[in-house]
Amino acid sequence: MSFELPKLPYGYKDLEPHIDAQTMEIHHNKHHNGYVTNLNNAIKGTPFEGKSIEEIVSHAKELPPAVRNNGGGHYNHSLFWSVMKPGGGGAPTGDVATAINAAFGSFDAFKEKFSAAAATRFGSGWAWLCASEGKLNVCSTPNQDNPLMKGLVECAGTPILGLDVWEHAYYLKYQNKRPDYVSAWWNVINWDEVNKRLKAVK
Ligand code: MN3
Repeated sequence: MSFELPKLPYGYKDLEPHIDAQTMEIHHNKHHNGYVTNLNNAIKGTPFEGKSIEEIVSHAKELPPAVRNNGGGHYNHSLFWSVMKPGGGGAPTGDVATAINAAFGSFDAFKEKFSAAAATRFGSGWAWLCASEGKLNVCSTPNQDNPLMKGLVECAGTPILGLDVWEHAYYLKYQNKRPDYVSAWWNVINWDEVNKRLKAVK
């Protein structure tokens, strides 16, 4: 069975004005779709054909670069679409709120740390909120790497929230102003999904 491009749970224009429709369409239908196609080609006929995306990326160290890049691309974008929603944002709720306060002191302190990780990632990459043994931490990875890639990244744990800071994620609307994109993104976070993902880690 091959991987497929997941359907977005909302329309391309539904995250406006924070993320514009054209960016969403190109990002999902061209970029993510490309990772899916290239991943399927890269694992065809290998023992990893038919394995879950989580299993594939956790073995990225032993696999060819095409699997690391495109498997990461597929996993990362699938997570990214799911942790956003129209009318999202605001303060976190539930267990995530409690865990954020425990790890960072306050939501504002967490936001500052996460935004700094996103802003200072040189070139293309991702900022992450990860859960490891019930504790949260913030980190960033280059390219399409992610915290599940054991032995390849400095991040630890399972990502429960991720932000794409590749230029393709924001350049049409924000050009070189990555920090403006990052601050707008806080208005579309789907905290219910982040809570769901935290629960699944525990
Ligand atoms: Mn992207």
